[in-house]
Amino acid sequence: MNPSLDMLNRQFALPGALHFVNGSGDLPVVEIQTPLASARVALQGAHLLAWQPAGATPVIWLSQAAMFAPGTPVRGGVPVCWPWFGARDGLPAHGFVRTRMWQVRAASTDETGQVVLRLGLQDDADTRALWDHAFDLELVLTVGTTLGMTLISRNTGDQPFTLTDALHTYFCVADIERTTVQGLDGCDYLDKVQNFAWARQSGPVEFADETDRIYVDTTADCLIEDQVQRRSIRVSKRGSSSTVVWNPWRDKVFADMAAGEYQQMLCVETCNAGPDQVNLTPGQSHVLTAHISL
Ligand code: TA6
Repeated sequence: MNPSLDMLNRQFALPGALHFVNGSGDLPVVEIQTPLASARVALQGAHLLAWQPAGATPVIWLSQAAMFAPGTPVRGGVPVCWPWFGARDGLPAHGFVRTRMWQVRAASTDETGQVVLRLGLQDDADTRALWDHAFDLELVLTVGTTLGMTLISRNTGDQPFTLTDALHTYFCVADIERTTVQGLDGCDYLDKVQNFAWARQSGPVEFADETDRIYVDTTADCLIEDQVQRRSIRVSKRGSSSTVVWNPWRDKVFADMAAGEYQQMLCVETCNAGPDQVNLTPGQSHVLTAHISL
């Protein structure tokens, strides 16, 4: 059941900076607007839908055909993939937390005027049926002229578990064919388009076809160079050993993506994926952070 907007606003609204609205598909959405930036976050999935520093054009891409409905993933923004990244037999792709309703834990403004929003999720009977572990998950979003996203995974049970995760960030680019990604030169990657064959990156990543790669064993910053807008987006990270780069190109058809939209989007994802896995013993936590800046 959706939390009541009145209750959320009474408890967490920050006058002039943050409030809760009824978004598309009746999904509750946090709207943030400050002199530094604007952002929108759906409580379903703790899904960041938009972020735009003041004076900039949108940085985060959202499909015009994105679907907003209970239990349906959203195409674009920043899906949180957890406790597994990618496909898993008979189970939802990219885990189950991107379609669940998260709780608001806190909202505040820091001394620099950034909004800090904390959203949380814990295991219950439904999550136990999909993945039989006790956990606490928290996403801390820091919205200012840079965007901070910190995902804290905690093992609250008495058994160890292993997870993979991603802040599956979709970025706006003016023209994918005139976009490159710097920072992965020399990295080994699993090429999903070549049936998970291993390959090694040489120079910047360029786009002329479907691209779906898990770069492993890399903690490096990436720079998305948009040659048309003459803009660089920096993705820096901590607690992440892999980076995924994805563009589906023109022939892949998704019900929630309009024809031709692939030209204006690019995913550069802060992950622990493929062979890069996180092991958590009882009581242990893992912190995955991405910082996005122009
Ligand atoms: O991160 C890349 C990827 O795993 C691709 O293989 C692609 O399928 C994409 O994510 C989107 O997955 P989704 O389940 O959101 O359609």
